Amino acid sequence: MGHYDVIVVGAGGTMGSSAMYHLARSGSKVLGLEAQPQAPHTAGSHHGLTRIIRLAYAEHPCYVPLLKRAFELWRQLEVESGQDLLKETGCINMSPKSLPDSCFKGAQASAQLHGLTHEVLTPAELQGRCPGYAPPEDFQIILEPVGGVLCPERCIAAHLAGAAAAGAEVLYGAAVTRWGVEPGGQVSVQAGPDAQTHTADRLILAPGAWLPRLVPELKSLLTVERQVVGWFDIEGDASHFSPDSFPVAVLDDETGMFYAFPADAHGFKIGKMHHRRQVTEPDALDRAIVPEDEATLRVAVQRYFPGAAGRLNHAAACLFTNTPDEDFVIDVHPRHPQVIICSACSGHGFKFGSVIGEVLKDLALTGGTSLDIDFLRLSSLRKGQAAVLEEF
Ligand code: PYC
Repeated sequence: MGHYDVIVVGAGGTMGSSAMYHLARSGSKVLGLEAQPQAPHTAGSHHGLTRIIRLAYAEHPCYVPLLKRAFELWRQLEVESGQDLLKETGCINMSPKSLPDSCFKGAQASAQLHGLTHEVLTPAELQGRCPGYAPPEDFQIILEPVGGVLCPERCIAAHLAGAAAAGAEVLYGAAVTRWGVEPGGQVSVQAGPDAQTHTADRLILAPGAWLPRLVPELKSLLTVERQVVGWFDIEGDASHFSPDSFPVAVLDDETGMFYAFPADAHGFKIGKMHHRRQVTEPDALDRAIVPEDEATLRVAVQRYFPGAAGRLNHAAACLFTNTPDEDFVIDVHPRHPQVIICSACSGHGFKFGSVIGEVLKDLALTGGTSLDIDFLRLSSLRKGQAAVLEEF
């Protein structure tokens, strides 16, 4: 078994698998611990065939440099793994003119600040180019060409395969029951049904929705929510929803924010941020799909993508771990510099997986990173939750 340079908890998830990959390739001796029996899996936040990637980030321009690096690293992973991981479709952000702080305004601000290629389209122009879209007349629309779709299961498998090829080990079915820092400074982690103890110089905690359990000081900052995505049958011309003619969509209106994808094997996929605002324990996620789940999504399909408003063909429940400002938490543990915390990707984190793994590797091995993640640190003013630091 031996002693490791770094242990990664949540090794089969988005951030953990990427951290494993970057650490192993840097020559570190790495052990991954994964609670689920295999990876990728459907217990957390990453399943569902598709995730959006985009650059003109509506949420905040601070994310753009991280996204530029994320694009590079996903492309590198494609080359190394020989897998198709990222399909560029372009990305639409659209919102009613009257909506304050809309995704249109946020995406436009990021595009202008960072000099990103984009076009502002009228509703008629968008519908002319992309007939799957039916934007109302009062909508403002921005199209950026580089947005697209990631295949999350393949991305995670590629990270884990790359990590394994570089010597990393992963234990599956190894839920963590205890972790701590020993008087000499090494970390010890107890995991699995036989409560084996593993030791390392550094520890990365990236357990997704299980973070509040492993770092209870963060409980007041984090909310785990049930999320549902639905796939609808296309009733109109299927070519209108193919990846070549349907850019991924981020849109908001008076009811909230939706995101939608070109058709995949199950049909036209759409989700709503916060869905029905159902707080859940991660192990008690209700996976049964009820009519209210479908209705929450169907209203947006009918309004904005009527050609895809057929039968609900498939749906899936997953977990979002949210902070109040919906930014992630990535930081060194306030009391233990050898422990790195990463989670709370607030539903929009998958696309960052490639770069966050690299950041976690740098934080674990050197204590710092050349990328600006200050806005994601626990101590950041943007979090507006400085009181949480008093919990440590
Ligand atoms: O791409 O930002 C996104 C997103 C939000 C929720 C799911 N994907």
